[in-house]
Amino acid sequence: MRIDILTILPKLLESPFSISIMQRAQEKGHVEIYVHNIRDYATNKHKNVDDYQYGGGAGMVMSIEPIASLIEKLCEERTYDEIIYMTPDGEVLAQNHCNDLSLSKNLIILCGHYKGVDERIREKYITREISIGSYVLSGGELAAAVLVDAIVRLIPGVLNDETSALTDSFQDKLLSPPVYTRPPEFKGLKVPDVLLSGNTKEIEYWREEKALERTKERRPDLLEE
Ligand code: 6GU
Repeated sequence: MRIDILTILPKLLESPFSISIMQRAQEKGHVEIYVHNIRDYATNKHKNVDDYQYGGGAGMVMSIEPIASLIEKLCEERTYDEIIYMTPDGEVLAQNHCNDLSLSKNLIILCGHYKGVDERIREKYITREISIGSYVLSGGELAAAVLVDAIVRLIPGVLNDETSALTDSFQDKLLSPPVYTRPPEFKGLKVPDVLLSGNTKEIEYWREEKALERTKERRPDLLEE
């Protein structure tokens, strides 16, 4: 998979992909992540990437031209499965979207800023608009990092058996059960006996029960879908 991220703040995206699982995914060749600075495609002498909005009102709008020329350059080089715009008014991201997107070959992710991009960018180029939740971030970069992480860890080979995505919360529409490690007792708090029993069938049953109980308690909406 190849992911091209378009941003006016490339620095914000330096560390998320250079550590741990995301770093290893790139080193092993499962994904190539390119961060492009939209400002490099600004044509005016001040390298502006935003402008006042027509009709008046507070807040700048991201200009069409630098974004358009970057997207068109990339699209001449290869075909993209989706051109995604990260925006608080997009569709709220869920695990099923990540599962689908993890099957992509090439993705473009545009990070929104200020009051957003000129609407014509959305009309002409964007195939999908994604939000990561009902709150506002200063820009789309952190949201893009969340999206990329959620997608890349699903590419076969990125996770090993121990970290397998198949047992993640949400993959079966359930939250994960509680987990424990040593010591067996901490300040009077004991690890449930069943987990120390060695009875794999009972342990599996206990985990399913706890996952269901936890989901009913914390996320009943997941069970209604
Ligand atoms: Cl994608 N962008 C911004 N700026 N804020 C958000 C978001 C995206 N998703 C949730 N809040």
